[in-house]
Amino acid sequence: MSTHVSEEVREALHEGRPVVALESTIIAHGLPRPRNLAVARELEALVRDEGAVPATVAVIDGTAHVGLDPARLDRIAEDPDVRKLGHRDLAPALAAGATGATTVSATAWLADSAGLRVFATGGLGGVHREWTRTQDESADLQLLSRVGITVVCAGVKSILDVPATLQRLETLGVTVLGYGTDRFPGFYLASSGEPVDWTVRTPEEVAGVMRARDALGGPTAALIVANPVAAADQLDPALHDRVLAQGLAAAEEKGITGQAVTPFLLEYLTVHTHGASLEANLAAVRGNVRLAARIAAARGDAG
Ligand code: PSU
Ligand code: MN
Repeated sequence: MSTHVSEEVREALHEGRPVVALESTIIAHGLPRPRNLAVARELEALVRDEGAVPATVAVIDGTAHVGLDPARLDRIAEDPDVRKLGHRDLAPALAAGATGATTVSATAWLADSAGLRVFATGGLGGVHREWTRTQDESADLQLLSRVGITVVCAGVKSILDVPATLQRLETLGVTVLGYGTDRFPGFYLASSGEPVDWTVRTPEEVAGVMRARDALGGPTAALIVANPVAAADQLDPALHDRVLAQGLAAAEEKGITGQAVTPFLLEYLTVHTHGASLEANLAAVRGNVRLAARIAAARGDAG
């Protein structure tokens, strides 16, 4: 495999110690500079505090990396020319010698190929509002129907059509577990209001579901662990709804399309909630990273 797996990650996998994959699009395109670099470092430290090894994934100068050294992590956070790479972009990026941050879809693919089983992010991509007109659906969903990785997230981004996204996940055969809740989380909000069919309450229970899937064999698909942000850390729901409606109208008016839609809306919310959405997003990501490390540890082995 042409992917470069860092020595630390390779050793941990070899010895059966817990490893957690982290995506890099949230760093390069989902958070404002210079806070993004501090967050990238903090997320890796959170994984280590739980006794696991972090493996941030990105493409640097045409090589896919699973596990970044500090200089490469700095580059992903600071270089303004870092591209956003979904899984379909990986081959052209490698061939062109490009540098890019990986989305959930590209990260899940690379991490799974390297033998990692657990991955943490903020919120998944999904079906956008206005889908019937734009056909904008994140490549995250299709890819997660094809790799057997466990993804810990705070649901899908609330900028999306959440019921339609849940419907797609059902159609695609992707298992969804609510962590400590019977409601699907709402990314910035503790609840989207939508129900989930299965609730688990401990990392050991998640590890049990992973073992049951491995034992079943059959078609491969991701396991989504939907972990809500704490109610105390969520964005005020009324503020959320008001600013999001304004942001969606602004995206429409400015003609924002394709890969730019999600970063535009996340930034719009950060600016127009005076940073409150950013704090809720970070609280969600921190919780997901911690839980992912605990799930990786509860599995008892990384492979
Ligand atoms: N979670 C966050 N912030 C982000 C993302 C997730 O808290 O920026 C990124 C992920 O990389 C996800 C991407 O794959 O947003 C979705 O982008 P799109 O809708 O263009 O597929
Ligand atoms: Mn899209």
